[in-house]
Amino acid sequence: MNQNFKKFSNVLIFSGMFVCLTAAVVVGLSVIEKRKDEGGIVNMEKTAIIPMPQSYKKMEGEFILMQDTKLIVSANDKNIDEILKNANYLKDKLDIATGYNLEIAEGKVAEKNSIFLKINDSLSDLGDEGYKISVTDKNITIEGYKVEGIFRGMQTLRQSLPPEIESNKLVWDVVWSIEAAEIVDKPEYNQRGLMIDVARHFFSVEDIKRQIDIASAYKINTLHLHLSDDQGWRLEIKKWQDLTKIGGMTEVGGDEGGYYTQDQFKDIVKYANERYIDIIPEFDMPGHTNAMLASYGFLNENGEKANPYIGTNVGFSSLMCKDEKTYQMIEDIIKEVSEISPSQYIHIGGDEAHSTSKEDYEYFISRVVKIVQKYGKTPIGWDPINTVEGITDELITQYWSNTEYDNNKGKKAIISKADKLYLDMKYDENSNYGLTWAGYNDIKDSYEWDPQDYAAKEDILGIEAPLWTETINNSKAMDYMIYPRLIGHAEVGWTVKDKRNYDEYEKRLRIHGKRLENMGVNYYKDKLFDK
Ligand code: TNX
Repeated sequence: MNQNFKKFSNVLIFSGMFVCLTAAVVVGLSVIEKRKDEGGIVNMEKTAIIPMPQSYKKMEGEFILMQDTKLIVSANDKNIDEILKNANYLKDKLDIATGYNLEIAEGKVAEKNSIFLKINDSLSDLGDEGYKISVTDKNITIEGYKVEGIFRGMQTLRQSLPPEIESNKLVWDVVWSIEAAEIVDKPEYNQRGLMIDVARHFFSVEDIKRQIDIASAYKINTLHLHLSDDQGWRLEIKKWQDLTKIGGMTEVGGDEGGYYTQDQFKDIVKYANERYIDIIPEFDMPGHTNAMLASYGFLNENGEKANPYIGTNVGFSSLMCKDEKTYQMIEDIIKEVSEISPSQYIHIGGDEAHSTSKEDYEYFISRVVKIVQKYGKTPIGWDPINTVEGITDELITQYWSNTEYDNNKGKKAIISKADKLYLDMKYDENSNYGLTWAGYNDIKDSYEWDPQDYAAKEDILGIEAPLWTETINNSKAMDYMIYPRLIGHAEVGWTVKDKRNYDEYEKRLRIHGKRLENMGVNYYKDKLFDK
């Protein structure tokens, strides 16, 4: 070959390589640029995820969920059975509206046209609930350090599909597309809870399961059941059957009431745990105890059973705090509950004990804290329980009133301030149900607050929104009070403060109106949903 031609072709090859390399670097840099965490408010145009993930990066393209998309669980993972269960849960959620019958398979890699579920041991920084999702036009991978993280990630995936995915019947005219994205997410606070008062009005196992399922879509991870109050005792205690046979037979307004057998309670716990929701049982003491006092005469000063109570006043009842019979019964109750409840926590109430002297209250709480600890559980109580002398960090305080957090003395706190988080307050003057003593709590109030307004970050275990049920006696009313307000609290508890902005949230929430509609939730249709 001619020397000059050789030189010429070498120059051509080198400059070609140079051009290619430069192009590769430019493309590479722009991908890196795209993947960089934007920080601050994320602008979601089409996909509206609540709670807002820690990092959401939209990429080019979309994944289309098809009839033959496979759910693949990583075959190497030691928790394969648990992941398989979750794959079945996801399949159940996706099959109804799509009409597909998605195949579940074990595999080692994310194949083309698959949703791949995988434990990733290197994701320990994301904690038990964190997850990573990668959506490309070829496949989707959901990874977590724990299966719990994969479950939370699956909720994000559901919300990345069109709202019709939540329909309980087949939807023909929708393309099941998901925007390509890279999502990395983990919660800001460990506990994000809902409380339901089943004592003032009783709610069936089915009603409670339904609420668990809806709340889990918003990454709520605890359900606190207020199981006793003046108006009713709602959990079977085998040693003291009259608690339910007598104390369970009433409710506010005089209707029949009801209670959960221990098997029914276990069934609720199992259903909740499958959705990575912890059930926290509460027995409110030493006030709010008329249902107990009505069940057994020996708990009363005069030895006679109290009359059942169907009104809504508070603060008139008290256990006898210096009587050993009281503690024997409490110990039996705590023992039975700790045997059927896997939660680390037992809530002992402690609020509004207006008929208990301060001395009795302090003695009582100190004794009951020890009983709860004896059965291996951590007690939680409503403020002012934190003011009891001599109790330090062994008791978690749930702040609802104006009790000063300064008294906390190392105790962990759950934030439930009534003027922000109470789901039994009316939205506004037009609300059909609810109370007003803490003011109105509208959708904005349920979003524009921060746990650190009330306690130091390191002391905050989490947040909880309580639904007291003096004025709520059916599932539709319950939906109306809980939604959409719980969704705001769910985001406050999950998402870091600098990624929260009400105006931007309102836009996402509007899209969730359609989701709630399709889920059959009777949410409060504020005018923001009309736009
Ligand atoms: C206060 S919050 C209560 C409940 C009532 C509620 C009504 C708390 C610990 N005690 O007994 O149901 O207000 O909003």
